[in-house]
Amino acid sequence: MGKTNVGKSTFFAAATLIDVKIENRPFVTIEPNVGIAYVRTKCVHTELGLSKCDPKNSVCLDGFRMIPVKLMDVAGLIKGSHTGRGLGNKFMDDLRQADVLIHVVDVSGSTDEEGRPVPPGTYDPVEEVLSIESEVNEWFYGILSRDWVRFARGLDNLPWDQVVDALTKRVSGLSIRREHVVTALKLSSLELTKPSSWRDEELRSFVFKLREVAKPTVIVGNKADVPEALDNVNKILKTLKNRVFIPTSSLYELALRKASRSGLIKYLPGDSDFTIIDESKLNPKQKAALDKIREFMRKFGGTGVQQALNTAVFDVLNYIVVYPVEDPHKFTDSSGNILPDAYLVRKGTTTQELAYLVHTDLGKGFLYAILAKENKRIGGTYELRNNDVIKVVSTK
Ligand SMILES: Nc1nc2c(ncn2[C@@H]2O[C@H](COP(=O)(O)OP(=O)(O)OP(=O)(O)O)[C@@H](O)[C@H]2O)c(=O)[nH]1
Ligand SMILES: [Mg+2]
Repeated sequence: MGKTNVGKSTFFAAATLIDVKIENRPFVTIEPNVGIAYVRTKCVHTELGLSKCDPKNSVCLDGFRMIPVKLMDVAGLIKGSHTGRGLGNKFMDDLRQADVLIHVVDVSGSTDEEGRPVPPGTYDPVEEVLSIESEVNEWFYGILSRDWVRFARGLDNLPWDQVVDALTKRVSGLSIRREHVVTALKLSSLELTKPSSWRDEELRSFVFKLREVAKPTVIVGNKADVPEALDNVNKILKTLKNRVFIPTSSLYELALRKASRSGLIKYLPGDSDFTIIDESKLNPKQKAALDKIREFMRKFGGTGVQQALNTAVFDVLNYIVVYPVEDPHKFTDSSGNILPDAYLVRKGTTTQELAYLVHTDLGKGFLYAILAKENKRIGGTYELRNNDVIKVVSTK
């Protein structure tokens, strides 16, 4: 998500290699683009000293497991979208199902408040971050405050647990869980208070905290390849210290992914460099473009696109990777495939919860599990760690 004309669709195309409409003007995307991107993690087969694995639900490239995640590119916003400006905020409903937001910002400052092209360095990306965040908050507020007074009065005689349940039910369409509601109530110091006694100020504070907790955000400073971006990157790092911020060039990542697809270069998304396969196949223009891209990658450690996806999933959502197997000695499934599946699960997920994720029957009949790397028997309440290889033993 983000302001219009900042490179959301370019980021999406770079991450998914799906051809989508990209143009230098506001409001090009209207219907959301949905596709599969991948997070990158060192495959556990390398840690186990195996020469290969046989991935089924994911891909393994040069020892890196690429695990699929669903990525959505939505219509752009401008300041005041919540009051109906631009496309308004009806398209924000596409964000309801998101677990994490990647807020793409034009860090080069080359689009104005309304997404129109302006000379680089003209618009302040800090202002952009804050104003677009406020649009998302207002959208949340709009949903929660609808018919609030009547709703809140209905909670007056309920015990606190049921108040939390009712609040959770009210926001369930936004893929918000009970623990998000509990945390937001705590952070806004509204625990054990009657919602009917909240002033608008308190409702807003609760809603904004809930947005922060339930839709945590990575800020992507896109178009970082434009020279004017450098000062802005530093300014964001200095003024928005509590945000997760990653400078990117989606344009460069897209170029690299395409060049790699057509066999011109060897490049694995997330690498900090690439190699040219056959110099003689490149024309001078392509060669110059790749030189420029390499210079950028040296400065920033990569294009930032893969880093943004990884940060969203592993650092902000706190997911870990675990590998369920059937044979804990050979690390295989029942057909002999080595480490076929890599599961992304929330940190804190237990073995029995994992069993349910693999198959309901496996969860229902759960007896115990075996940590394959350690060859150790564990119970259903064991909290999984990153890179655990696990065999579930079940009656079913
Ligand atoms: N220099 C540079 N330009 C970029 C980058 N990413 C995108 N652009 C350019 O920015 C313009 C807008 O890109 P889009 O991907 O269509 O932007 P969007 O945010 O999806 O825009 P809307 O769908 O209209 O809201 C295009 O001209 C892109 O080529 C980047 O990393 N660097
Ligand atoms: Mg777009």
